[in-house]
Amino acid sequence: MRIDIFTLFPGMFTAYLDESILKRAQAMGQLTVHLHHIRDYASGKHRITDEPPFGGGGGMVLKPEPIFTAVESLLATLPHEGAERERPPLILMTPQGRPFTQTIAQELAQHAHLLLLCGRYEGVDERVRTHLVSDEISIGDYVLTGGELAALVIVDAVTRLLPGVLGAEGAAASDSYATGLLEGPHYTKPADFRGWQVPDVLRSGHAAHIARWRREAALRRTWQRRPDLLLTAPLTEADKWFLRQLAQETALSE
Ligand code: 6GU
Repeated sequence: MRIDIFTLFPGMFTAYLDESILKRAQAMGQLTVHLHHIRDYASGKHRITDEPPFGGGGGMVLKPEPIFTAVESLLATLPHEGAERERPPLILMTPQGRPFTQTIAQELAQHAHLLLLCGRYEGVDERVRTHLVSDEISIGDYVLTGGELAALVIVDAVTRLLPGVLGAEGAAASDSYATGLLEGPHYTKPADFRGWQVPDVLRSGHAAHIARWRREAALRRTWQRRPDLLLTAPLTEADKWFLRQLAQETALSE
């Protein structure tokens, strides 16, 4: 996967991209990130990238020209062999975008190439949205000073879905949200820490019992913290039976 990021602050990305899984994915050749400084595409001695909004009001708006120039210069470098090669999506990071989810991460991971455009200040000139951008994504209902952290969130969530990037095979498949449920508790050594014990079943070596215990722990945690997820999670008959039991126990203890 190739990801091109358009930003006024390319320096914000390097520390995160140069560590851990994202570093390894790049070393493996599974991820290539190109950072483009929008200011490099602004014209004039002062390379101005933002202006006050027409009609007045506070704040600054990112001008269309530098953004169009930056994106179009990149698109011009890409091979365009007929209609086969799709134009990569250009995603604007904005709190007005569609809310980012694991399903969208999976959808984006299917593309060979993504372009991410980071908004700043009060926003981006509307003509960028209407005539350049193909998608808009928000990472949640709160306001950030710019789209850079949101772009890193997308790079991270998508990269760990690429083939071979996570060490343990299937580690992404059992994730919270991939199963539609929250994960249950995890334990490691020591088996006794300050008198707090690891559940016996996890030390029993009995694979089927461990799997059932983990499934029920995930169901219980989801029931307690995110009951909304149970409406859409794929559930077996055994899961439903367990949840009915949980519901009865809860009703009795109230
Ligand atoms: Cl994508 N950008 C900004 N500025 N704030 C956000 C966001 C994006 N997603 C949530 N809040």
